[in-house]
Amino acid sequence: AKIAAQAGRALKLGMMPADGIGKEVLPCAARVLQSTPGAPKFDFVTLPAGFEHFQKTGSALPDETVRVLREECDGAMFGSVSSPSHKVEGYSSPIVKLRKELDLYANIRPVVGVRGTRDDEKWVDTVIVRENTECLYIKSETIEEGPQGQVARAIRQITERASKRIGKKAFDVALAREALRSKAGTSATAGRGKVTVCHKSNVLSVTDGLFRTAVRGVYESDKKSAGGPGRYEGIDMDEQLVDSMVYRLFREPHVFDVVVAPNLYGDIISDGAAALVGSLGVVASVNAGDTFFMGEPVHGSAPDIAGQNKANPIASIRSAALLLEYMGYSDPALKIYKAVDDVIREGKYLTPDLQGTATTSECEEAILRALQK
Ligand code: GGG
Repeated sequence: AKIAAQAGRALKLGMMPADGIGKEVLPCAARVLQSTPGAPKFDFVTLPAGFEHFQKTGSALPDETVRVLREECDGAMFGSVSSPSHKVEGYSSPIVKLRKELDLYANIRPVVGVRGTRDDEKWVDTVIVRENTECLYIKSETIEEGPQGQVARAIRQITERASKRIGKKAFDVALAREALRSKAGTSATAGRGKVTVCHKSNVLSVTDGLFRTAVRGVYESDKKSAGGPGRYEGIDMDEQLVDSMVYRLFREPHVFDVVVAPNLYGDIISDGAAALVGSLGVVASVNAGDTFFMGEPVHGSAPDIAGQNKANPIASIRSAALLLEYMGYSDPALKIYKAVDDVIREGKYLTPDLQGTATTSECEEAILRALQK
């Protein structure tokens, strides 16, 4: 992507608003990207995906969307999808498929409060690194008639390869946070950077046992193989059973720095953690592979408020900044984070999920103004 910008070519971003409020908040993110001082030029291409597209055409993720992303785009943004809660013949979640197709194996979700707001009461500055390609989300489910009525089963797949690479990604995120903190002269939550491995291997000793061993192995083999100070020397590691993780996350969120979790646990704890920073409407994520990245707000399609100019654009705007950061443009990304924090701190242009009365457009305009200050 940097090469594209250096060659004077705009960065091509595939934009998939998909369903519900995704169609309102993704354009806000695009306008913020375009207006950020110091950001590269962008060429946005809107690509179809989602349940509404499936209802119209029979396809939730057209092959052409995947082809354009793979062959033509430098990065992407995804909005939100309204997958139904019941089985619909021929339908499969486009976001789950997209993460697999593009091998975006890590979903990186920072949950961070804003200093100088009510978030100070329960300060949280955590990144949840969620494995993105397997666990129960391989969607291998069956149902059959048995003597006791229907029996439904799901296969939960945990592989050593996927667990090791998500482990490595989590330690790298912790390392990058440490570097940022030492640049800013601040210290980590417990003095040093830390990765907490989230699992339930006291019950699921085979699947979660493999996840735990593989992630721990990344850290332990780094120590052994280095023969001197290892790459992750400045980082601590501990572990937490997922149920007590939820409890501790609400009681003492400040103890967590980077949390690495299998797909399903990561999905659940990051939505839960959003409650600590006021709303799901402010929590961003980036789906990361090794060379391709896709920003995505953590929230869903919110059909109850779709089309009413009420949705919070902040999660999408922060996701666009995360995308920029992962594509190597950290200075303009920091400008967006700061502009968003300023608007939250000022409190005048907040949407109803944050107890404000502003519309989506008013909140976006306030962020655009803050960016120019
Ligand atoms: N932007 C996150 C999002 O759209 N969440 C809703 C979601 O993931 N639904 C489940 C699915 O469609 O797979």
